[in-house]
Amino acid sequence: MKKLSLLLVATALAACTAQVPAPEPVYPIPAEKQVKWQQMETYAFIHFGLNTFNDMEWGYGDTDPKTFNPTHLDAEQWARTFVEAGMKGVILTAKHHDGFCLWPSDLTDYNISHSSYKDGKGDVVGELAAACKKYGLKFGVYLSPWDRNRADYGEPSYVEYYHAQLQDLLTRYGDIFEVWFDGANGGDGWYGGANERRRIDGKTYYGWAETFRMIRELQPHAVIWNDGGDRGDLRWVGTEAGNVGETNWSLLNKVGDTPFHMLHFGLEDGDSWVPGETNTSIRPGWFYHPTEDSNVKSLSKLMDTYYKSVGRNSTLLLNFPIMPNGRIHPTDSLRGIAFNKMIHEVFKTDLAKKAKKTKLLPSETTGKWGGTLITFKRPTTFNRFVAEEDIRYGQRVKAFKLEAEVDGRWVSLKDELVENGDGLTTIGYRRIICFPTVCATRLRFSIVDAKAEPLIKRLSVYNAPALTADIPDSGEKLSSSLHIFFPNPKQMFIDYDQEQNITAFRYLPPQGKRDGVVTHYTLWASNDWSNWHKVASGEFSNIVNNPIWQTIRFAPIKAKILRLDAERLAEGERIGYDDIEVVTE
Ligand code: FUL
Repeated sequence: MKKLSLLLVATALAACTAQVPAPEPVYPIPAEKQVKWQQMETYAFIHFGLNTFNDMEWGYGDTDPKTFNPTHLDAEQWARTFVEAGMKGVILTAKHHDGFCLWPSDLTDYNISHSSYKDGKGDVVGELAAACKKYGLKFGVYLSPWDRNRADYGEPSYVEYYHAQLQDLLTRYGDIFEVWFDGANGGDGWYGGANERRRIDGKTYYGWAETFRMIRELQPHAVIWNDGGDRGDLRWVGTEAGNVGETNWSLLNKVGDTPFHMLHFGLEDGDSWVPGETNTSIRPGWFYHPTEDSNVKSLSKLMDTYYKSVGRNSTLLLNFPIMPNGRIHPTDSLRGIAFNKMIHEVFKTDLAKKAKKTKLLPSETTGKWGGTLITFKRPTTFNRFVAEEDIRYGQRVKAFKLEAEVDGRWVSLKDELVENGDGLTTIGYRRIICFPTVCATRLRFSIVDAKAEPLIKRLSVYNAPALTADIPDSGEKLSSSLHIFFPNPKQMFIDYDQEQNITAFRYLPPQGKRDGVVTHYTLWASNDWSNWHKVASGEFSNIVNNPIWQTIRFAPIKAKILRLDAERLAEGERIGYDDIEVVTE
């Protein structure tokens, strides 16, 4: 009897499930771990290493490991800050381009056990992994494939070393949620004393297929970052400025190159699920520089970044540089926490919750897929709209429309953060539309175009408090007061009438293009146009991906003329700049 009733219940349940069949997926669809990763939304990045102690962005590979000496390192301080800043996980630079390992690796001497930290007994990777466990954060690692320390970089033996390093990292520290590489591959370096430039083919040299196989075996739940070569589980968005395209498909093709527009906007008809991850730093640089203490991103800038990343179907990987004492700077911590509070403040009350939502047929909307009418109980003031698709079944919406009924008139809304068009295209995991505040009685959401029946799982409306905008840029260039001229396309002169006591030269590269960006320079000074004194020479590290102000500092010199020789340009034949500053005493 008991058996029979159990059977009846089971049959009834089966019938129930059969009545609500899962929607047909639109291929490609994400793997479960990609959905879980996207749900993390914001997570932290940490840049810490020898660069921190030597005021550099890209160490050359020959810096003395003894200079790594954080006296008050507390990985739990980092973890607590991240929890309060709403970060769901952390990715640490276990090894940056200089090759220095933040864990006591047996595979190279260029590691933390040869540093001054804890008399060589420290392990920053292990300490952070433990802190993450304690505070419920997910933990990920960044292992730079480019290694400016290794003598055999460029040889097959280096690739074996790299794989062994990765294996070591993936087996020592428990669960890893993401494995991060980077696109900077090859170039100048110390390379065991060779001090030369080495070129490799980033697509083939590192043996990505084998690397990925190993990650899948050792950390099956980890997602893999990549920006070219073999496709991983997620992609770089083509810029470090903190934004992805307003149209953002979580798709790419499995094979072929991925130029900027594919990284930035995804590929509508791509055959693989490769969603975007927006990485940016809370300061201009990735590593800590005391001169940037007053340049921590403002709350409005961070909110803008949030809308242009999480609000555009991407995750946000936000970098917090660590100071030489081993702590996060208080300004950065407080800004991170304020950022999280502001996100909660903005999305506290969903005004659509108490409103009436009515399905609209295609004939009742401007689009061919119907939509939803949100009718408020009374005129309601709002300036944010949020839509989400159920991405487990693929990304479907190609374009939509948003109209508010204001004083009996339908007004079209557009995303105020986009430069061209109305910005109402893809939705994906989440799309947040920001527009000037309206007071409306109804809001009409129509789907104009879609790959298949749209599966919208959330439509929300909010009223964000006004934020004080950043001080607007007056547009005035610092260089406008300088007498600059070019005797040839790769040489820039700055001429003063009188001798100056000069302490630094600053260069802001052209924004938004590679053409004319100086990557390697020599700076000369003179008083008479014929005797030239070499002031400095070197590289502007990471200037292409992160085109921020570059500063060359030196002991004060007295000179009437400065000369910048562009030894190498990222592209093109002519020096380009957005601004120049000469710092005098
Ligand atoms: C880039 C690197 O070259 C930068 O130094 C930094 O680590 C950034 C996150 O990735 O490709």
